[in-house]
Amino acid sequence: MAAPAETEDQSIRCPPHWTGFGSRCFRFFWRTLAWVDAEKHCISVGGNLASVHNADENAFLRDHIETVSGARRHTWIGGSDGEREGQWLWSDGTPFDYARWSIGEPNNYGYEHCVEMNWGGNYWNDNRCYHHKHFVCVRPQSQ
Ligand SMILES: [Ca+2]
Ligand SMILES: [Ca+2]
Repeated sequence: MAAPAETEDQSIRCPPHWTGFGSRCFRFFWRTLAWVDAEKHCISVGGNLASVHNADENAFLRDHIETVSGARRHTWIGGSDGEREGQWLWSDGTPFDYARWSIGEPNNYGYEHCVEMNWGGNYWNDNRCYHHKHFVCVRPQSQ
């Protein structure tokens, strides 16, 4: 059965290996990198680490990661408070207008400045940026 036209249209405007959701394209990477190297890799493929702006986007990424990797794996997204403790920013420059912290997070335990999703199933945790994790990038859809 053919996918709805709207879905097809969205995927067409994303490059190969990227999946459209809303007005943006996302891509999960199986390889694991430190947060800053993950961000640099996203930049090298035309994006940034993913920002997440509402519960629907978070649920989409949770499901997408599970679909392509077989589990809700701990995955870097673009949030960081490395510039000033407790001041969270997205690496793509968009407003930090949504968060889905796990209970007791972010706790900066041992200086944690980078955000992973799928912590405790479906929540976020701040973790140490040098840990190597899977990551998900975002880029605008082609015009
Ligand atoms: Ca921190
Ligand atoms: Ca933490």
